[in-house]
Parts: sequence; C-alpha cells; structure tokens
Amino acid sequence: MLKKCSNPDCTAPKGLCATHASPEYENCSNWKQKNTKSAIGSTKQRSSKSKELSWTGVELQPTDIGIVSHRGKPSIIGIIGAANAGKTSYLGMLYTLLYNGKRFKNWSFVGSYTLAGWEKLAMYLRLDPNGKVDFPEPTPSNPDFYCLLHLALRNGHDFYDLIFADTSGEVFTQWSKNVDDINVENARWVYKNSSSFIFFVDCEALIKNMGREKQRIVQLAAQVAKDLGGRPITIVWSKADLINDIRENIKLAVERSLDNYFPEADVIEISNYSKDDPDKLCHENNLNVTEFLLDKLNTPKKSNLTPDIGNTSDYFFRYKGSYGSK
Ligand SMILES: Nc1nc2c(ncn2[C@@H]2O[C@H](COP(=O)(O)OP(=O)(O)O)[C@@H](O)[C@H]2O)c(=O)[nH]1
Ligand SMILES: [Mg+2]
Repeated sequence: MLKKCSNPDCTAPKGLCATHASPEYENCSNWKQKNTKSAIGSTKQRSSKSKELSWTGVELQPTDIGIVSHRGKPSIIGIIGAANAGKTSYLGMLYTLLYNGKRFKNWSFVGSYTLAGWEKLAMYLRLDPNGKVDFPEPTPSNPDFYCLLHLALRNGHDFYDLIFADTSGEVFTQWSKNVDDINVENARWVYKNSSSFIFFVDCEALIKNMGREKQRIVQLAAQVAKDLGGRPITIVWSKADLINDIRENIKLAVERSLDNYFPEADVIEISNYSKDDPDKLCHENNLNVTEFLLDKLNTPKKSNLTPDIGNTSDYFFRYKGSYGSK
C-alpha cells in the first residue's frame, strides 16, 4: 500500500512535513490518520531519515554529536528519572521560557542546532483553544532511543555547547536494577557520557505509590551515585504543585537518602503549572535547574594539594614571613 499524508493542502516536499517543520512526517497527526499502523518513535527509522540531510534541526543521535563539536567538546546533561516523572516536559518548558524572553542570569542563549526538536516539545505545552495543555507523548522505551537537544550559550566572551540527553524512564528504572542488561544501552550511554545530571523525583508518584516509589527512587539514586565521580547533579522535585500532598515521613525519608547519596547536590522544586507571573516554581526554578549545573561545570575545581613539608630543614619551606619576628 502506498503510504500517504491525509492533508491534501500540505505544501511540504516529499519526505518532509510542514506541521513539524522537519522530516518527521510520520509523527504528524495527518500522516497517522491515513496510515494507522505506522510506527512512532522508531529510532532506526528516525536516524535513516535524518541521514538524508546532514542537518535538519531535529533532535540529535549520539553519532551526530560531531555537528555541535566544532567549538570544543559539548557538555552533556543526562536527564535521569522514572517514566512519567516530567523529564520531557521539563525540556519543553525550558525552551518555552527561553523562547518567551526569560533568561539565565549568567548565560545568554545564542543558538541551537536542534530548534525543530525543541519546538516539537514546546508545542505540546502551548494552550489549546479550550485553554488546556497537551503534555508530550510518552518517550519510547526502546534501548536505542535517544533525544539529544542542543543549546549554544554565551557567558561574556565564552561560548558553551550544551546537550540535554533525554531517554525513557522505564529504561533508567531497568538500568538501576541491572546496569548490564542488554535492553538498557541508552541509559548506559547517558550515564557514561554525561558531565552532569538532573535527577527527577516525581511528587505525584510519591503521593500515589508512596513506599514503592520511594524504593524506586532510592534504588536509582544508589546506582547513579556509584560512579558519579564528582560530576555535578541537581535533584529536581517535579510536579511540585503537588508537593504538600506527599506524606511527611515519605518525603523526609527520600530527602535523607538523596542527601546521603548526593551531599553536594542542589535541590530544586519545579512545576509546569504557573500560579503567578512571574512564578517561582515555573518561571524561576525551571531555569535554575540548568543554570546551577552550568555554574558548577564552569567553576574551576579547587585543588586539595598542600605541600607536605614535614620537618624539613630547608629554610625556604620553613620561612613563615617576617611579620612578628624580631
Ligand atoms: N501536576 C503536574 N503534572 C505534570 C507536570 N508536568 C508534567 N505533568 C504530568 O506528567 C506527565 C508525564 O510527563 P513527561 O514529561 O512525559 O514525563 P517523562 O516520562 O518523565 O518524560 C505529563 O503527561 C503530565 O500529565 C507538572 O508540573 N505538574
Ligand atoms: Mg519522556
């Protein structure tokens, strides 16, 4: 059967999609309507299509990272958390805020090689004519699905290339149980290659599943902490519009465990629902999540080296200054 788009007025050339402004025509509702059996989010199909053009503006795959490496090695922020924790919506909201003129304090947005990918996520967060928001579709849970989104930022004269690595929460939960599982390749890649992490704690899941969710978070945290090796991590309490409904003892237990595993981490509450304008949880904190990591990534590490001079007889090392001496 010849597969077709159901929109006779679509002006996009063959292989492209006007609605998505990209080659992702199979994700367009007009395409799906006509071809109900078409696969969504199959990475193999996505990569072969994006290979037709060297650069399309859609999300990158690990093999595309060279495209954003001309200035230097980009920093990868690994997005970690269970399924449904609000990871993909966070990225959509971050782009929405930048697009609408909100700014990081120390970093200016100077561009992106994945504008079509960002736009696609942000589109879900726009209000529909009924005043409602459609959140992004669930992220595919196949082990070869990667959604790498690029931001170029500037701090004074310094340019900085950042990549957010989003994969499926199911895969990360599976990885926390067995890091060698053949079905968790993308989680392994994100963990190995990221310079910093955002760790999601889903307030809604803690309200609904209490101890079971706490256990899941703690197990994931334990695995992330194992080979962290000083890489910065920000803990995000997502869907924090609901945070006061979490049972106090469950919340305390999660906080204590995370503090134990990540004593240096910043902890931030975020929400995609704003109550005010500006709104702390939505407008300020969503930006802070990334800004705190950026600042840490760009602070030179303190050296713990102190010369061990012991009881040296060398007068140069024994000299303590002339102040106070006669
Ligand atoms: N209450 C509340 N729900 C949210 C918020 N953000 C997202 N959600 C819900 O969480 C669901 C999962 O979000 P998603 O970003 O796809 O999660 P992911 O699987 O971690 O990428 C969405 O479909 C929304 O229903 C929020 O700020 N507050
Ligand atoms: Mg997702």
